Parts: sequence; C-alpha cells; structure tokens
Amino acid sequence: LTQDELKRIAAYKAVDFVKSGMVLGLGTGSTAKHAVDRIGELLRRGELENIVGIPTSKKTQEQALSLGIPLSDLDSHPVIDLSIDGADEVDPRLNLVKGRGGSLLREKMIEGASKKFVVIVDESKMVKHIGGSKLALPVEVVPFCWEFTAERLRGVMEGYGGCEAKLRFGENGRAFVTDNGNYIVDMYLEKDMGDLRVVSDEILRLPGVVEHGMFLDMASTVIIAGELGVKIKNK
Ligand code: DER
Repeated sequence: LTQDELKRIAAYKAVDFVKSGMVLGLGTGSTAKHAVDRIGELLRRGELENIVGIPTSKKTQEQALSLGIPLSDLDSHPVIDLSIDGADEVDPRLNLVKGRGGSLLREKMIEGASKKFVVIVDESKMVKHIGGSKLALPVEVVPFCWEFTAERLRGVMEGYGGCEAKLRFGENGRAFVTDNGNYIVDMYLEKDMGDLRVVSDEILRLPGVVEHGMFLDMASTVIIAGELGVKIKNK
C-alpha cells in the first residue's frame, strides 16, 4: 500500500464518526483532503445530510466548495461537533506536531473548539517524542521584525537543547504568508524537549508569536493506518 492509500484508509475510517446534522471542522493537508472528499461523496449519495463544514484553511474551503459541502465559520458555530485533520507527528500521549502545511492557527482554533478531534495519520507519523525529529516545529509569527522574534525563539530554546529557527519560504522564493497574513518561523530542535507544556507557554509568551504547531492534549482519537491494518488510539 502506498503512503497515500494509507492516508485515504485512515481518512475514510474517521468519516465513519460523522453523523447527519453535525457541524464538522474540515482539516488541511494531504490526509485531511481524503476525508473532505469522502464527506462530499456521502453528501452527494444522500448517505449524509445537513452537514455544516468549518474549513481550517482557504485551500480546504475551496475543496469543500467544489464538493458542494455547505460551509460556515466559528463566529456562527463556536462549538463544533467533530473535527478531522492530519498531523505531522503523533507521540504516545497523542500530542501532535502540526503546521507543516502552514494552517496551524486556524486548525488550532477550530480543533480547540471541537467536542471531538479525530486525527488521521499513516504510521510514518508516529514518534517517541514530538519535536525530536529533524523536521520543522512551525511557529506562526507577525511579519513585523520577524528576525527579532526568531532570535527570541532561539533564546527560549537555549534552555531545551537549542534550535535553529528559520523563516519559511514559499515556492515563489519569497516569505511564505499564512491565510492570516503572518509568517512562519520553523524551529529545528537539537533534541527532544522533555516537558512540552512549559516550552509551549514560554513560546506563546513572546509578543511577536501568534501560535505554534504543538497541539498538546487536544486529540480525542488518533486513527493510524499501517501495512498491517488500522489502529485506533483514544485519549
Ligand atoms: O499542516 C498541517 O497542519 C497538516 O494538517 C499536517 O499536519 C498534516 O499534513 P499531511 O496530512 O499532508 O501530512
């Protein structure tokens, strides 16, 4: 099975949790894309009705619109029944790293407002400690004096083994700009960070920081699709 087939299997399994009449948080990324496609298909076939989607990015909004999924937003629906989204890393306590697709702020707002948050991954996303891999831990920052903020992030991480902090660039060779008009500074940590909650608070206290990609204690369920089948882990 290819990685994309595993992503689709996890996504379709998550959509089994969807009931007619639900307000759904629609995730962003290559795994969540399959879930949104599946929801559109079940609506079209009449197997689901009265669904309202709350998209976590402009990209997902466009995909949902093209599928005819009725859309709304958090202002109209401050409580969401179920959100389905992918993740970049999942640790044994279901803490996540998200945001390598750049949508972490709206994802965290919407998934934080959800009664149930189902994460869908292929098995390659499972890690012992989040932030321990050489992959990016995204931080959304205001564009104003982003270098100052990046330096402050490096300062905070000094106490946790150190990190590189680099501005993310888009395909056009210019700074990547999020749906919210902000920049992303990707942190590459030297080693796993131990107590994540402390790090999380210290990062969020920096004035130029908007949000980071550690989703701690947020996932209710993680669906993991692997070569040997699908595993479901609950909080
Ligand atoms: O950027 C994001 O937050 C995505 O949800 C990411 O965490 C997972 O993307 P993928 O399903 O394409 O791996």
